[in-house]
Amino acid sequence: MASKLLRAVVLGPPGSGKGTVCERIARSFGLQHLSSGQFLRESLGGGGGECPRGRPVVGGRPQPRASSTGRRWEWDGDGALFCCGACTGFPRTLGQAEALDRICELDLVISLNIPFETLKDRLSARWVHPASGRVYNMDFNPPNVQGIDDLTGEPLVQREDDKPEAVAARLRKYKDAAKPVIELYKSRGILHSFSGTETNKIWPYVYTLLSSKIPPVLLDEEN
Ligand code: G5P
Ligand code: MG
Repeated sequence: MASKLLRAVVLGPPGSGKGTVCERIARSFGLQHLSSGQFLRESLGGGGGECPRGRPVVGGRPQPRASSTGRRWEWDGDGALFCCGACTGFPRTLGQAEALDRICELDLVISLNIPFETLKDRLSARWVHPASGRVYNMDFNPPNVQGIDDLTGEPLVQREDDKPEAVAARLRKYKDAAKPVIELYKSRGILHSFSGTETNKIWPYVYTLLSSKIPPVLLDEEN
């Protein structure tokens, strides 16, 4: 069974920095970072990310991956994500939140509120390494060599769904689906919302919040 140390999800619109914040959480607190969007991209085998049925079912049960700290995750038989760590992109709808309730009680939910114009700018400058899901940004965290992944030397790609017209549609879809999810967690008193235009300014607050729940393995400055 998965450890009961901390179960957290990070919610936010496309480009709000869920992946970026979760990577920092994973490093700072020794947790596994899970991304439902990345699972979908891997299972669909492309750079895009649309879920064909709008559900996080990826056809069968992926192998559990052990993290360096032994905390782990797996999908349950119905395609709901059972998480122990910091999870992005799930739950995305009220139905998914209810499915998650049946298998896991969340300790906290982080919601990122970022202005739309900022999201568009970020996504147009995003490049990813498809195999690992590593994310770069030409302004914020550029690769050492343009178009090349720092660790593997493999080429970076732009996600199909980062095109401006796709971004607008994703944002609308997110707003409709996420509202009841956010209300649900707010009513439970586990929602923590952070607003701003810069991840580096939001991050210290997220770090402080999590430090009150779980001991960090890295100091804030080490990130
Ligand atoms: P995803 O992959 O979960 P989205 O749309 O929810 O996709 P996305 O686009 O991956 O979220 P993010 O993770 O919130 O965005 O943001 P990020 O990648 O960390 O940051 C965005 C960019 O900004 C990066 O280049 C980063 O370096 C940069 N950045 C971060 N902070 C700053 C900053 O302060 N300044 C600047 N200048 N840049 C910064 O899901 C994809 C699709 O899969 C499906 C959906 O169709 C979804 O659209 N899907 C699901 N479908 C059903 N159910 C689910 N549970 C699903 N989950 C995914
Ligand atoms: Mg992401």
